[in-house]
Amino acid sequence: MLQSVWRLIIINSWILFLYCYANNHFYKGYEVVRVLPKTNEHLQLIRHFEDNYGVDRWSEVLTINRDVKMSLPRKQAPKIKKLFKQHGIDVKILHNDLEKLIQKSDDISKQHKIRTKRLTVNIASSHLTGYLRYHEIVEFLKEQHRRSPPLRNFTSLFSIGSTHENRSIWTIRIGKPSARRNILIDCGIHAREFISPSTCLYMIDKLIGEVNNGRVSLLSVFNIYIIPLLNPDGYEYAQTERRMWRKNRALNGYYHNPDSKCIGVDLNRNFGYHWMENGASTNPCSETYAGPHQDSEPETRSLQRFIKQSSRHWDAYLTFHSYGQYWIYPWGFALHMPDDYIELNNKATIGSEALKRVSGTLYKIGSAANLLYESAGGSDDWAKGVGQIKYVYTVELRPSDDMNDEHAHFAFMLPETFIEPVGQETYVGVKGFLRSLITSRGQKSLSKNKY
Ligand code: 0X9
Ligand code: ZN
Repeated sequence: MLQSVWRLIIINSWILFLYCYANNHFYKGYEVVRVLPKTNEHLQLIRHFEDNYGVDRWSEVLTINRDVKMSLPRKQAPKIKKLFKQHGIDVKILHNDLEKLIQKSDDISKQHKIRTKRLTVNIASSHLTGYLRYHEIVEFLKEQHRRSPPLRNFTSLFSIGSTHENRSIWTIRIGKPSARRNILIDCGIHAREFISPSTCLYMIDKLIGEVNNGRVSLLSVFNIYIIPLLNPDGYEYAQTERRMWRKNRALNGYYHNPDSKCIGVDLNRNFGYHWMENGASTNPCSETYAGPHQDSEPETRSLQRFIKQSSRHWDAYLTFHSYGQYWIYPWGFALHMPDDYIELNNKATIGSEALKRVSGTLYKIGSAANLLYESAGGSDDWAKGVGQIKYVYTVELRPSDDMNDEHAHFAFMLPETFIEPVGQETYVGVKGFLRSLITSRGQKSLSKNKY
């Protein structure tokens, strides 16, 4: 009896070991390469690889004569490189093992944790030293909510809906209850962009700090609603199993195709405004799968319901992604500009200049389709096109995608040492932007949005 119990324990430990090994080494031998498309045919070839060969494009911009960075699955890499060469595209190998790059970022993060643990014993600042897990984020929000002066009703904490895996999408409101204007901020639409949720947490902590210090000038004008993690299922999957996961965790006909690549919808292609017109895929295995139909995903619908349902007037919607250092505005679905693009551009300039003053970080400004690429179904286009919010921005945080930038190679794997500097400068940038809304003449009207 005892013997068979031991045997069972040993077998289970082995299974666990093999499972962990397989998960931790998923990206072993994945190559990160840079190519330079010179013709439309080259662009098409890249899109074809993205849709059919598990190629994961990391560069925001996909256009002729701009370098494109991408990762190639180990097994497909030789074939893809050969095809690139046959079509006259030079391939430069940047890293021959993505696993090692992830490891490098993790090692820097570990060192950072050891250093900062020695300096701080305060667990309230754990969001500054590490990318928190979902349950820690929920705890953090509850703690922040408790921290604000209870009688004055400066914060509220609620869920706007739940995900496929039944996680709540938590939202915190920070502001004077009498504030009539409203701002919406979300983070973490894309699972692997860890610096985004951490930046939302940074801003929540600072805003509540300002409440407690009586510095409430902004918060007596605006209620700021922050959703720090819009895609918790994808985020948890990226935290525990596949660091480069982007989509949510929808089971797209799972029983017909249990391949993990074919799970998930790209939430930033799922929003129903000019859906599927450009830059999105109908292939469930693609990183930019737009979903079976527009607004098919619970995360998408939760955000839309929240924007529409409330009788609030939204002055602005900011959605934080990474990476590239872009402060961009609609449209993403096509190259033409919204009528008020000059105003959008001016306010983005004010925000990004305030951000730059903190430590010199440079952001590029422009419309999504012009600066990056045409792609429909983004939350930004929906917020402006359907939600009728005037000031709508996607902010792509650090690192820069300029290959001369010393941190560009970290891409989505920005070490945890960056949480604080990125949070700090972004917070200052956002505050600069919000202040400019107060003085803006066009924003005097407090009329409600119409749907
Ligand atoms: O492609 C995206 O969804 C965003 N870039 S990311 O690398 N974070 O995935 C950019 C979205 C810009 N907005 C629209 N295309 N609507
Ligand atoms: Zn993103």
